[in-house]
Amino acid sequence: MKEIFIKDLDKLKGKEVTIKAWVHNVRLLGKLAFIVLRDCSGLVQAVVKNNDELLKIARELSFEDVIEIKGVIAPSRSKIAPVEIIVSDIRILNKASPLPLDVSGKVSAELGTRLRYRVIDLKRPENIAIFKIQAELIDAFRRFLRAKNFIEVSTPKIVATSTEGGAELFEVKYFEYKAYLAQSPQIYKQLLVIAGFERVFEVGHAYRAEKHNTTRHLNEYISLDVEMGFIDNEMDLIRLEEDLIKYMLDSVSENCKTELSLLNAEVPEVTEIPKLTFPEVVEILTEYFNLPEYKEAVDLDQRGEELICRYVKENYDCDFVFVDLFPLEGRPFYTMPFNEKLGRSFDLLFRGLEISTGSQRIHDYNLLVSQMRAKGLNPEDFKYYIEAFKYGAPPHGGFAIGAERLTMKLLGLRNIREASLFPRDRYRVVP
Ligand code: AMO
Repeated sequence: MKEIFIKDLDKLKGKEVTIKAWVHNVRLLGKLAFIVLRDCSGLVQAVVKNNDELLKIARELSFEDVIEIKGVIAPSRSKIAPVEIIVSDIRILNKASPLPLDVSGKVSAELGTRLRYRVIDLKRPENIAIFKIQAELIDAFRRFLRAKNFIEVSTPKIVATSTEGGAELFEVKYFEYKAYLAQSPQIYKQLLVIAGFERVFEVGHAYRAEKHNTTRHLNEYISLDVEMGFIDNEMDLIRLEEDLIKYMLDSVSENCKTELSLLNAEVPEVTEIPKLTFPEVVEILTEYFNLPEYKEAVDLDQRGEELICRYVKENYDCDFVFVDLFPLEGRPFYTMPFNEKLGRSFDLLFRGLEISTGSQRIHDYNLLVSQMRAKGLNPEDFKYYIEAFKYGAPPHGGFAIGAERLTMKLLGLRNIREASLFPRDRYRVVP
C-alpha cells in the first residue's frame, strides 16, 4: 500500500522514501534525468544522477507511466516543490500508452475534447484542485449545519411527481408505472421537517431535463439542500444562509491555499451580504440601467442577474446579493405568499449568477391546496405530501445551493461543466 504522499515529503528531508506516483514529465540532460512525479497531493521532482542503469529506465519513461521511486529527500533546486528526490531505484508498475491530451497543461485543448477524455483531463493538477475545493465546500456545508442541530438525510431520487415545474422531468420506466428522476429533494425535505426531524440537510443529485445547452446548466447537478422548522419567516433562512456561505468561504480560504493559488482564484471577503427585494431590483433595472422591459418581470434572466450583481459590486463592494420577495407567479406552488403578488422566496446571486434559491413554505393545508390548484396542479397527485400538512406541520422553509455553480463562480471557471467531474448535458452521457 502507498504510505507517503508527495505533499508530506518536505517533512522527510534526509530520509530515504519510496514514492508511488505517475510520471508527469521527464527531462534528460546528459548524465542527468529529471522526472516530475505527480500524485493526488502534488508534484515533486526526482533526479537521477550518474547511474547508467537508472538513466536507461528514465529514458524509456512516458507520460502517465505508474512508477515506484526510491530515493533520499534533499532540498530542491527547482520551483516545483521545496524538496526533491535523489533517486536510488525506479520500478515501473504499469506502462501508459501515448496520451490524447497533454496532462501538463502546456498544450491546451477544447473543452469538448477534454470532456471526451475526461479521465485524462482530470489528471491535470488544476482539475484536482477544483474538486478538492468543491469537496471542502461540501464538507464545510456539512460541518456548519451539523453544529446547528441539522440531521443529514438521503431522500429518494426516483419520485412520482414534479416539484419545480412540470416540463423539466426525466421520465423513468418503473416496472409497470411511470416515475421520474427528482428535480430536487423539495417534497421529502419538507416531509422530514414535518415528521419531527425539524432541521435536515442533504447533499444529493438533482435532475433537470432542461434542453438548453448553456454554460450554467447541467442535467444532473449536486444540490446542497437545507430545510428547517419553526422559522418566523424567510429572513431566518437568509441569515442562516449568509452565515453558512461565509463559513464555507472561510473554510476554503483556510484549507485550500495551495489549490487556490494554483487556480489563481481569490475567495471574496464577505462581511455582510446586501439584501434587496424584487421590486427594488426591478427599479434598479428600469431606472438605474434604463431597461423598461423589466417593469413586468416575474423572474430575473441572465442579463438581469449580471446587471444586479454589477450594481451591488459598484454600490456595496460585495460579490453576493440576496434578492427577496420574488413574484409568486414565477415561483413553485409551495412558496409562502408575502402578499397577493409577491412570495417569501429569495435567490442568492454570486458574481452574476443565481447560485441558490429558497423560501418560506406554506404550512397551512387549505392554502397549500388552493395554491396548487392556482398553479394548475391536481392536489390528488400530491396526496402523500399534502396529507402530512394535516398532522402538525410547523412553519418552515429552506433553500438549496447548486454546488457546481458555487464552485464555478468562486474559481472563475467559464463553463459549469468544468465544475462537474463527469458532466451530464444535452449531448453527453459518457464518460
Ligand atoms: P432551484 O430550482 O432554483 O430551487 O434550484 C436551486 C439551485 O440549484 C442549482 N440548479 C442548477 N445547477 C446546475 N444546473 C441546473 N440545471 C440547475 N438547476 C438548478 C442552482 C439553483 O439556484 N427546491 C428549490 C430550492 C428550495 O427552495 O429549497 C429548488 O430546487 O444553483
